[in-house]
Amino acid sequence: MRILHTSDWHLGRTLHKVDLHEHQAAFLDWLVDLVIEREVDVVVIPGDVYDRAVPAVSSVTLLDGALGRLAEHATVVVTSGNHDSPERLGFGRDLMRPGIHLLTDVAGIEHPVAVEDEHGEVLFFGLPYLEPDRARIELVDAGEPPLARSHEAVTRAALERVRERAAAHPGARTVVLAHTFVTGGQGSDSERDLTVGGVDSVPAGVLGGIDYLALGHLHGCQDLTRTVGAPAWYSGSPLAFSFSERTQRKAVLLVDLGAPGAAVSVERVPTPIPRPLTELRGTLEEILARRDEHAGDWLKAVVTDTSRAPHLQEQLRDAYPHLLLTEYAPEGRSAHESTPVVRREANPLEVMDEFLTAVTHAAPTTAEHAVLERAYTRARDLKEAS
Ligand SMILES: [Mn+2]
Repeated sequence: MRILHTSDWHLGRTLHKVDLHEHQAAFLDWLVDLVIEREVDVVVIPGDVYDRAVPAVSSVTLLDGALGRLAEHATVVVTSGNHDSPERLGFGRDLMRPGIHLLTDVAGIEHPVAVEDEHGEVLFFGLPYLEPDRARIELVDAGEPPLARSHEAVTRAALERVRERAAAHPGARTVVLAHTFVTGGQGSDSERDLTVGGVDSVPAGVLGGIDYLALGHLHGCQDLTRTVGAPAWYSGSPLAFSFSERTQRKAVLLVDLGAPGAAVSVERVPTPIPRPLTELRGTLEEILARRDEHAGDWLKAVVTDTSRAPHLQEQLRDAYPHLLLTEYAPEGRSAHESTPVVRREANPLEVMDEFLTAVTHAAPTTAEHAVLERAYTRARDLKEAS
């Protein structure tokens, strides 16, 4: 059985105010073609299909269209992530066409989607993002005390239900979709923090004993098989959502499940890059000199000149039409160096000198100091005369 694993589409997301809708639509077209070409049987999407709990109509239309087209060629299993609203994502569940399974609530954990191949049954269990405050009550029987308020406790309880349920199907292979932060995974700048009570991750040992664990939440594609002790991957997001992801190679995963007990093979298929993300650090002159190479990229410019060039932003924007972020970081000044504090007893002329030194990183010249002194004397005389 061939499974395609992709997650964290974040439909509706912007990148430093750039609307990514067109790029997301292009990714989904590419994905449908891949599913057809590589003869995928089941598409699994463990969460964060939307970027926000109340998605825009354009995002809803995009998702509906994509799921509908995927379902013409494969069984589709979707769970909700921490960015999705389980109620909203699950709302259309009963209206959806056969072949699309939205597993967005705790009750759904016990209702796996069963798909058969020549080796028998594969059970797809969906763990939506389990918000500890809510899941610690939902995962215990009425009258029982709630679970500990942690990702570990609720995930452990959910997997106990999965294992109990799977035990009723001897010989069946199991795939679990889970939207969670597994200890040992590498984060980026674009995931929303899951910290609860100081702990944001689930120890890998909780997750073992499954034929394939399809993880969502972390945006970099990564293999956690060794940590978890069973085939376990994050597909990561199909597009970069922050400059911290500029060196990640975004991908979807093709997972081949063979006979029960046989090795699982996982192939990374790189996703199309709509526009590379580049960070250039240097003086304005150095950054402008690289325009031929990077004019088409989304750019973060870190400008290190000791004094700020006039029309810095305009010059950068002329050279780089897709400039998204400018940071001014004068060379030799530490990030922690604080702005001078104005002390009541300080001489106003000293305060002005300190201020100029801080913003230009050079003490005022004698001539500059003289201008300041004249201005200060004039202001003081005017005030005293009034
Ligand atoms: Mn996400």
